[in-house]
Amino acid sequence: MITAKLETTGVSGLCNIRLATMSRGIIRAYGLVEDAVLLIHHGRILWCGEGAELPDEYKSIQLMDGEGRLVTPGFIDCHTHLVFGGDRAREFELRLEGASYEEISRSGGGIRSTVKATRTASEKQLLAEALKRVDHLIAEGVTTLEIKSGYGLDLDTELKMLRVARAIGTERDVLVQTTFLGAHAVPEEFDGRSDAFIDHVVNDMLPRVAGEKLADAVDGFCEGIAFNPAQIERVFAKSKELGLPVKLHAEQLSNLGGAAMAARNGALSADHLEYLDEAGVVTLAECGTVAVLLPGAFYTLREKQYPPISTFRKHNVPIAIATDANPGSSPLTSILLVLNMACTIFRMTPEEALAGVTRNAALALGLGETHGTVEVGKIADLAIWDVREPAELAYRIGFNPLHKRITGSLS
Ligand code: DI6
Ligand code: FE
Repeated sequence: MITAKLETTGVSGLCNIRLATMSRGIIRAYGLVEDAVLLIHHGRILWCGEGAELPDEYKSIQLMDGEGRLVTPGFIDCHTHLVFGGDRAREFELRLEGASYEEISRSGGGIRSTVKATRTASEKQLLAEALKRVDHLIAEGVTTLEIKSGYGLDLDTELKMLRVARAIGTERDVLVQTTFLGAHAVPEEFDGRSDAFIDHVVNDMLPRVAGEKLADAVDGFCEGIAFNPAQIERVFAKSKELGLPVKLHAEQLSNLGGAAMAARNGALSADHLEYLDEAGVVTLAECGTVAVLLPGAFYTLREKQYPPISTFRKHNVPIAIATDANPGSSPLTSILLVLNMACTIFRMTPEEALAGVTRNAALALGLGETHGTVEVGKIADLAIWDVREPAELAYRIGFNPLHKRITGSLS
């Protein structure tokens, strides 16, 4: 038998770090490894563990001194709408004067006003504006980012948004996963004809989006002010036919049974979920659907109804958290603030919050095999932090201790 010689050329590594692997295989909180060494080869984790256990064949490798810093998986923002035209600052003022999010939406403001601005913006403008927001996330250790369409609501603008989202992944060193959110709202030209709009999404938009390979997944907004579960299910059926995974905005403002319907359709995630009941939670658990919680939207809309965190815990539903970066209900581009809000507002533990932007966020994007934890064979997307305690990332407010972000290589 021939034993392959271990390849050490092209291997780089880090030593003297505290490694929060976030791996389930390590029993300690945060999957923490003290005094750790981590080796990278061809963009993947080649070896990681306690420095004292480094195999002999790797001992000659020159290692970078991490000076005792904390290393985590690169952060994953698994739910954003950060490509859009215009802004909604006026709507913010209206809400402060007493108007509700739903009232503004029903009177033609809200999502529809962003649709107008997005339709008229050029691809170049949309990209330039989005990159500013992306750069905030990158500066806080984000290495993977999901971006939804849904402010075009006509074929050309939806394609334009998705091309811009794809372009972000080449303009910046970040993995972008795009999601087609055609069923986000009923556009003005389909007023009162939401079924006809769903026909358009299913028959015209989805085949083009899939044909041009512009989307990695399909999402919808299941709500009184948007679409009912039966309409969304039609979108899901077509998505499945085209081989695209699905996810859903559900139970944000009311309980329509959207999340359970999505889970039964194999959804990767159900997102928002403030109004989800226990039966719905059980369905998520049975179907392996991730609960994505969005504290920025909860905070901005001053919601009163909390997502059922303890019920998720009881049924072992993986919880992810994300910015929901969008111009209306969550004008938030700080993933570190999301960690803090998840703990302070939702009473999640710092460990749950950190899992929410790493391991479980990867699951919500269908990237669990390659991303989200520091484990041998996974992509070497990491964040090095100038802190010792993982909980510091969640408890401090308005403080960014990122030392360095690593995407596949240490150089
Ligand atoms: N839920 C959200 O959080 C975003 N879309 C949705 O369906 C907000 C969209 C907006 O207000 O612009
Ligand atoms: Fe959203």
